[in-house]
Amino acid sequence: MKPLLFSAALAALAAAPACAHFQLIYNPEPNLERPGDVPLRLIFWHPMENGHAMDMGKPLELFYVFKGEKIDIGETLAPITFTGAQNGAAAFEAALPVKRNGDYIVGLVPAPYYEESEDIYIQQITKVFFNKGGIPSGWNEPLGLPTEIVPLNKPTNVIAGSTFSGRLLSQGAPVAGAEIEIEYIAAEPDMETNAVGEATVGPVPGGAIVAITDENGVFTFGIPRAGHWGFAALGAGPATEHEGKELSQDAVIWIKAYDLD
Ligand SMILES: [Cu+2]
Repeated sequence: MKPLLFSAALAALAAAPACAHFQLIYNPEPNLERPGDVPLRLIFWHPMENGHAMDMGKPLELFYVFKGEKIDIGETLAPITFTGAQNGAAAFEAALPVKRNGDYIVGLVPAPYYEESEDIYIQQITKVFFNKGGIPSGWNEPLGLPTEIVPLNKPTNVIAGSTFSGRLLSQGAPVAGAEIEIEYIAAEPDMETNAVGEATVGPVPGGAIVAITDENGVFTFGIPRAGHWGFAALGAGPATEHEGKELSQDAVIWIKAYDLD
C-alpha cells in the first residue's frame, strides 16, 4: 500500500497547475426547509480570481446520494452559458429533487476537459452537500467515487472562524502527502442571469492556498470568512490518461460557511 500512496502523492504535486481552476456545483443555499427542486449551476471556472471560465462538455454523470441510495439526475441537465468577468463559457443547469429531511450529496463526473496550454485533460470529480430540516443522514459517508474528499466537519454549516477538515481518498484508500488547493467563490454566480456577481474579495498574493494531507489523508484549514469554500486534490484519481494524453483526475468538494451573529 505504501508505494501506491507515495506515487499518488508525487503525481498530485507534479499535476499542480499554474492557475487554480475549480469545478462548481452551485446553489447559494445548502440548508433547505421545504421540499422542491433545487436549481443547480455547473460551472468550470477560476472562482477566487473571478477569472477565466472554461467550456464544459456534457457531464458523464450527475447524481445524488440520499441515505445510501444513489439516484441519477443526469436527465435534468440542460446547457446554459455562464458569463464570467472575463468571458462566456458553456456550462449546465440541473435540478436536485428534495423531498424528505436529511443530507443530499450531489456528485458530478464531468467530461475530461482539454487544457491546451498544458496539453493535458482535466477531470474534476466534484461533490456538494445539501440538507433539509437540519437532520443529518450521512454527509460523512464516502460515495465510492474514483477519488473524493470526505468531510470530517458537517459541510453545510461551517462557522466562519472555525476549521474544516477532510480526508482524501483514491479508490477508497487515504492519500498521504497530497496537495489540497483551497478556494473561495469571490463573486457568486447569479442564479437568474447565469452571470457572475460583484467580487467581494481579491486573490491572495503568492498563488494558490495549499494544505498537505497527513499520513491518514486528512487536511485541516481555518475558515476565515462566510461563503462558499472549495477544496481540490489534483491528480488524486486512479485514471492518468485520456485519449493518449495525460489526465489530471481531481477530487473537489464545496462547503458553505456562515457568520455566527
Ligand atoms: Cu486554471
